[in-house]
Amino acid sequence: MSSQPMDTNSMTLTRFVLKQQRKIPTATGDLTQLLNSLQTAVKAVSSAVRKAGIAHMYGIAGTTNVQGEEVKKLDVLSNELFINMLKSSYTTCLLVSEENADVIKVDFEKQGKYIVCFDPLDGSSNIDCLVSIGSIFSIYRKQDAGDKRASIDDVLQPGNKLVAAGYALYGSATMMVLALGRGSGVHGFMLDPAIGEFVLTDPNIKIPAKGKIYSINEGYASVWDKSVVEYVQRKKDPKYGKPYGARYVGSMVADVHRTLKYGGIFMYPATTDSPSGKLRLLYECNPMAYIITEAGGSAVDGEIPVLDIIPSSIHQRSPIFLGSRDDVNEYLQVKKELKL
Ligand code: P6P
Repeated sequence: MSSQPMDTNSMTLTRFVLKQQRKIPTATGDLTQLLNSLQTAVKAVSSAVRKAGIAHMYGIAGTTNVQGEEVKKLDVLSNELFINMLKSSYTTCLLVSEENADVIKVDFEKQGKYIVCFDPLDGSSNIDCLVSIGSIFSIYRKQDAGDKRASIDDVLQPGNKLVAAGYALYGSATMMVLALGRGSGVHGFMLDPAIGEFVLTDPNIKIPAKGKIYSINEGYASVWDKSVVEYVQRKKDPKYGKPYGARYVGSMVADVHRTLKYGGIFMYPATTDSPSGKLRLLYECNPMAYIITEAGGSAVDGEIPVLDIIPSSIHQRSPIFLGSRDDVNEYLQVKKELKL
């Protein structure tokens, strides 16, 4: 039986990041080291997610696996993996996790110049029904390059100060999508289980200028702002052109990845119950806005670009409208019309 010939020169994520580093004369290799530790965490989370069913590692805490060992909830396990891999990379000084109420301080002797904000397993409510889930991360540099100890001010930087951002999607395959700096493009890497490496499969991803899909949880329609009601209505009404398709997974990484690949708009707006929306600025909205913007799209909170928001707390939420530039602008136009 003929097997796929092995590519003896595949562009792995490790090679790609090294190549990027060589383009920057002042680069120290710290970001390369950080990203390599991050991809190790993602590989371990991917392995845990894939075998969750067999090892009875569903989303229920306190269950025991076939060996009778107490197993951790996947999101707890993922969080520990991210924290341990990031701390042991000797490149980080502060960490913010969706799973931890407070900023995580790295021991002084292990400190580096980067701050990482992450959601180790986003969409975990979908684990038990096998819907795609993901990990999301954003990387800042400490503002004072000297030995001044990192502070909360280094964490509460706007998204337009990000050094890099990315996500991992645990779907039909495991994929990492990364943006490694302004103007460096967005690139997708598929995990090849045969070699245990992420391989470049989607170089220079660009989001279509306009799409044909809108993505929002219409269960909240009764508590949306009127601009969202009107915009969604127009997406369905042939009077405004060919109606759009509706897609909503309920897992941000899956919904954003589809939007990046196919175009269209993903929305998680404010509601009367949640005036700041549901999604978190530092480790959901900012990294996804950075990636979509780097791919030629746009991301707003309904008023300003998400990346311009100055954070005031580490778990603050933000409404978000992101995707194809023309689709996001069309929503903003509808909002403007209704204000007149
Ligand atoms: P809703 C998953 O729980 C999550 O945090 C995001 O991944 C997803 O986009 C959103 O919440 C879904 O929220 O209210 O539509 O179920």
